[in-house]
Amino acid sequence: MIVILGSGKLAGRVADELERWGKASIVIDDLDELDSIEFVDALLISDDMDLGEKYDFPVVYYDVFNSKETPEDVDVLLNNTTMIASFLIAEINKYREIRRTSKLVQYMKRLDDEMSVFLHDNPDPDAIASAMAFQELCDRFDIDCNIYYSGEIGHPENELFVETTGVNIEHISDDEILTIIEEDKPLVFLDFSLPAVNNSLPRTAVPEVVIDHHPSDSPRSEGGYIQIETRAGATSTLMSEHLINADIEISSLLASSLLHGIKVDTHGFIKNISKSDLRAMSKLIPLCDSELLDVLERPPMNPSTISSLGTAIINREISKGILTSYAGEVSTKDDLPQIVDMLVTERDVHTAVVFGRIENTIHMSARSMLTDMDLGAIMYNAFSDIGEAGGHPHAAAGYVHIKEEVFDSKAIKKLSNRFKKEVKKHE
Ligand SMILES: [Mn+2]
Repeated sequence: MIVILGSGKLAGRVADELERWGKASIVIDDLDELDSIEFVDALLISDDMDLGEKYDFPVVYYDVFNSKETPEDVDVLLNNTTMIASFLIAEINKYREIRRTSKLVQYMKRLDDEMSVFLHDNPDPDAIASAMAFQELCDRFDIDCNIYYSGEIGHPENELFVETTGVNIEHISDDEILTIIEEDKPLVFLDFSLPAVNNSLPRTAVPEVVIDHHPSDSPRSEGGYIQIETRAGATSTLMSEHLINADIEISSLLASSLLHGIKVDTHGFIKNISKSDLRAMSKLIPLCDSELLDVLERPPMNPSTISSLGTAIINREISKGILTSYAGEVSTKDDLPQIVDMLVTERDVHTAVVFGRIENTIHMSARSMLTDMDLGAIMYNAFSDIGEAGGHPHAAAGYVHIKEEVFDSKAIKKLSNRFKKEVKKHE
């Protein structure tokens, strides 16, 4: 209950306005009446008066005359200028968001055709959930859209995401990409913005719609709708805003998928998370299916990964915080990141690398818990003269080709030593 102290016209008008906003209020003309009101949200006064005591609810002083000083015992001062300014800021932000969506909607309304949506290679939950949201948008405007990707959905978490959501995304070869581009349907890039960068599109491909949150130059485009905004931690955030602003109903499957997309891109809601993400999440969370979220979070490990993990546990060697191990022959190189993620958590280990063999190639995956480590550079320095290696400061990967006849346990030892030597240089 908001209590308004005063008897004039103003008190009555404020009470009417609060009612319009769905807030209950009561007008009193004597402070003593406060005692009889059970739950007070705030006390609104319009005179600079001595209240005599400190209340445990906020006292808001509405100052018609814009006097400069806040009276004693008052928690919030409202005057014409502060109100207009704060209302303006809130409205501008809301308007900007709505404006973005209406631009996209206007563009889509003009289409009467089909669209071809592309994801980057190795699409992750953020990209896939964004595609699901885009499909909803297309449905609204009776546009057919096909979703394509190249590369692989290799990581078990991503595989599980596709299986669980039942999303219809189509793997295509480089030749098929060219055929689709020749069809001349509008191209949509989601979660990436430039052709030929981490995707199999030709450099000459021109998108009509781009929605992405990675810092990047704008692609060449002829009109359409280009939205590249790093204020969002995930493309799923930008897509959630569009669905909300366009008043499109978000199913619990879609809400859970978008939330999971934001979660993965922000490393569990802790890195690069922004106010925009939090706002989108506050709308998505009430719609989510918590059981589905549980499923998405815990991809089952393949039996072959567990076996390789067993081998890697037995073969591990630790010296001065550096763990090296050989997981033997692995069925896919995607086993290695899962194995090294686990091994690097061993007590007193700060950096780990795991090798695994597929035919005549030794694949490797490395992790470091040291904050000032550049593991990508270390992997590059250790292996680039005999293979390919590189990556991020705390996660890196690579591979070297070997000759069948020279492969023995010494070969792994040599690779381990190269790695350890580079890590120690860093220390
Ligand atoms: Mn993303």
